[in-house]
Amino acid sequence: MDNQDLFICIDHVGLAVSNLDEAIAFHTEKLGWRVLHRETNEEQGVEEAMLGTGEQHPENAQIQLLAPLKDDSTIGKWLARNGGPGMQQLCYRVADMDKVCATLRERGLRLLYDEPKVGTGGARINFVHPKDAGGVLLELTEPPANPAH
Ligand code: CMX
Repeated sequence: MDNQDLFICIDHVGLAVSNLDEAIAFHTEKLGWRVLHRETNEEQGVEEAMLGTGEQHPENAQIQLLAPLKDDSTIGKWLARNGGPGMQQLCYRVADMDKVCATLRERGLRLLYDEPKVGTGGARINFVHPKDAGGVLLELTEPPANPAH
């Protein structure tokens, strides 16, 4: 990776959905994706599923379905504000979260968390505020050494 590169690849695209089982049924039965991983993240207020293909290459982006655990969670509020499901975030994979966050802060971007939190499969995650990223909520993820998915 060139010194200038901050990101490894698009890790996933996050879709806010009202009902996880219904969204999984649509994406598997109509679109042919497969469920690679499913978990509940209480801290983020979501029940989520990661979708991919039968021969998922590690650097092929996945689809993340995000359903709210409560109406007043981040995804619950997003669904209410946007009038239903849709694309909530774009997630870039990084090798060194602390270094990338420091670089982005130096460049004037607001990171939502002072320290990374725990995301999908035990990854370290942080977010760039959408107002500092062209109107797109950017998640950053550093996968664990031994990923759970
Ligand atoms: N994409 C683009 N713009 C967004 C957005 C999104 N997902 N969410 C909010 N915004 C915009 C709003 O439309 C609003 O714009 P206007 O002021 O022009 O109307 C502005 O951002 C509001 O910003 P805010 O008042 O600072 O905050 P919100 O209460 O809307 O929350 C955010 C926004 C990014 C702070 C919140 O969504 C957040 O904390 N996200 C990170 C955590 C998260 O998304 N968790 C769920 C996923 C978990 C996972 O991926 O594992």
